Amino acid sequence: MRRCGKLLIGLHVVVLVSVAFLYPAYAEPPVIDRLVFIHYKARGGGGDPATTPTDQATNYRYTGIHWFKLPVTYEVNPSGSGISDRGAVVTAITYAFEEWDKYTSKELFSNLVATTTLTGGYRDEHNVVSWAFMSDSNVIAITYVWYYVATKEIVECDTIFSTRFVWSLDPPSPSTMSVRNIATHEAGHWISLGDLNPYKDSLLTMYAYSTYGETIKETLGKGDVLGVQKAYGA
Ligand SMILES: [Ca+2]
Ligand SMILES: [Ca+2]
Ligand SMILES: [Zn+2]
Repeated sequence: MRRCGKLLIGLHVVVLVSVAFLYPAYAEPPVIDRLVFIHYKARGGGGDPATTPTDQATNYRYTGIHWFKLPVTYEVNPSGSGISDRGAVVTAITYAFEEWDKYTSKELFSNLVATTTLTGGYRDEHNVVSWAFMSDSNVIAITYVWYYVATKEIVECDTIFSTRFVWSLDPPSPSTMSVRNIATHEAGHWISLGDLNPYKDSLLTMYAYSTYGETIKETLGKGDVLGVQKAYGA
């Protein structure tokens, strides 16, 4: 009986050791998933005339993921924008990202923005804003957000603007897309906010659609402010 007890204890030790050997926790790479936000051109026709859109609408969508390490540093590749003054493109994008910094005491985005020759859309440990050709002519921009599934920590973001549109600095013309306008919306995805679809939210920065000549997304509305403060505090 006593000998049997010893044997059982011995087996237990063997089993525990082998399980630890087969599944060492430190060797499991953290699982990274990706969110993809596609920004479409508005199809026109307006919405429900009974609801009047206002930038005081309080809607926002917080994805639940966020940056742990701030500020976020990012780089801009202005080639492909079709705008000859590349420095002004970087400045327009910087203004767009800094709009979110205004409404939280956290420094979300670094004020020092470098230019790069990299293109976004790749997990390369560079947060990049760039231009590229897109097959769908209704897609204005795409933002990718990579994050650790377990901790919900954002690890990388990239935004690509479509070269199929004519882009411009402000003020845009009725036939051009404002870099700053679209970049302000995409920066909202970088800090974890999702798109809003209701017509009554169409004056908020995080509204899902944009049009030529638009600049209303450059200043945050009530819901946008509530969203950034939900994720990072006031
Ligand atoms: Ca900043
Ligand atoms: Ca990247
Ligand atoms: Zn969006």
